[in-house]
Amino acid sequence: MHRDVKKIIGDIKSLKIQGARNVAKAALGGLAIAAKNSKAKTASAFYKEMRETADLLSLSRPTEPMMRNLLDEGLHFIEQRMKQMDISGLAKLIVNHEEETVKKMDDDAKHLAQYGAKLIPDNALVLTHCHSSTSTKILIEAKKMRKKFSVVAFETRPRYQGRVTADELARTGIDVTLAVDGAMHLFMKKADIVIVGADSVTSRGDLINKIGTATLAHIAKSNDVSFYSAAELSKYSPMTIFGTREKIEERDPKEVWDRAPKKVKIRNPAFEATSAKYINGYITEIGVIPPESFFAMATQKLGIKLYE
Ligand code: RUB
Repeated sequence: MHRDVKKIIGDIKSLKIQGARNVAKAALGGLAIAAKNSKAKTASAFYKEMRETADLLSLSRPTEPMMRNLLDEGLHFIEQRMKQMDISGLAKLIVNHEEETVKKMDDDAKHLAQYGAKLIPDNALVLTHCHSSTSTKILIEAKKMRKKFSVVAFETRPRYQGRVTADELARTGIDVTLAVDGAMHLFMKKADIVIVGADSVTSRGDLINKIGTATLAHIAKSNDVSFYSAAELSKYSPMTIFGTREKIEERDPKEVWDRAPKKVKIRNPAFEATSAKYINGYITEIGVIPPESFFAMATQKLGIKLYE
């Protein structure tokens, strides 16, 4: 495997690259590097190499359907044209797919940010969790619209992605406060809206996102505060059509407590599911939609045909 692809896999695993969009973009870049540097002699050997590389990239974070969907889309293109094209043509398809997809992702994120920003009431207190580049885009867009609001970002133990959010927002001039995860209830009492990101959305419209998200959603519901997730349609997890659950990544216990006493058991689930019934809507590139519609809109966008 090319050393740059290995580095991308390492950076995703260690969270140097984090968040579903950034991970998906980096993985597409990794596949393009593998395609450009392939030494395969036949189209089928090239396809096999690309499939193996895509599988290894996908395994770097198991709870990331956006990465899996977009890598699969690239592979689908070469599978369809394997008989008509030579290897350099097939490699070009992968490289073009990466460039076009990243551009589409950026365009989608712009639309999504505009829809999301409109949801923020003037003088609102917005709560957010972890670091979602999609959610921060919404907040930055709201600031551009000259809305007045403040944000509380929860720090997100054990890897403190909330600090990344707080730092990014503060740099753009947004009034932001960082608080410990245990303060969610306390701040909810004064909040107007919660906006978090999404790693995966299931066929039932349930959300898989950073651990702590479900707590935030439950508290929002009991305080009558609107709860939204910023999720491009490509975050839909197709395997959930048949009832298969999205796998929840469990990370190294050392992230929670390095050198813990031997008899203390430690769990470190990175994500969790939040039921659709706690979610007012998904902020997507086509508008704000109820959780029940995500499945239909996403399968249409991804071209998934169920009844063939
Ligand atoms: C990040 C996280 C984010 C989503 C969405 O978890 O849960 O909310 O990935 O991010 P981690 P984005 O830090 O473990 O990757 O909006 O950037 O796609």
